[in-house]
Amino acid sequence: MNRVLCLSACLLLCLSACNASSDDDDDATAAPAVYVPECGPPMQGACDNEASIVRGTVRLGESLIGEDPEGDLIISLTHLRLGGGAGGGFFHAQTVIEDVDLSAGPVPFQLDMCSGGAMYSEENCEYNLIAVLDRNGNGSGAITPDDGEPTGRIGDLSVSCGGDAPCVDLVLDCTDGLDCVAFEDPSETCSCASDACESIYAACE
Ligand SMILES: [Ca+2]
Repeated sequence: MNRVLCLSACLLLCLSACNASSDDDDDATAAPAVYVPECGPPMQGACDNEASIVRGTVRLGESLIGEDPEGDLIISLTHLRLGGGAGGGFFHAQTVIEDVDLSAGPVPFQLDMCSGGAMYSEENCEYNLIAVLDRNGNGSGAITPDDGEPTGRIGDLSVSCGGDAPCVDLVLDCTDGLDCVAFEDPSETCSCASDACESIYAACE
């Protein structure tokens, strides 16, 4: 009888352990995969320096899945420390990808910082990288998200003359128009980095 009890107890312990292991496996399987953008080789830029090319993909955030995914994708670089935060920052460069459908997956892009003149972060500090899904054709040449247009902003992008070309995941997760890109102008001025680049202008001190 004791042997039977022992066998039963051991069997229960084993089943319990096996079930625990199975739950752990399920948890691991259920964990959401982290999205990592894939970027191709940097294109030729105006500065002949691959580091000036900002690469990445644009996608709809979870909260905007189901929104109209079609429009022109307008991707802009603006300066973080040259004023104009209420309007998304001082404009620097832009690229437009017409007629995208974000329901088909992330859309790749490349943008040449030097197309707006060489202003590396060593002398001009951070950039904002802003993407707007423009649905009414009024978005190019400025930062003009209309209410309801999916918009995303990365507010701490470094474009260094000595680094690799950035490769970023730009997520459209806001539909509040200009509020999506507005920021408070930093009170600190831009400090010059010790490594100098060939910038056409230096806002740093
Ligand atoms: Ca628009």
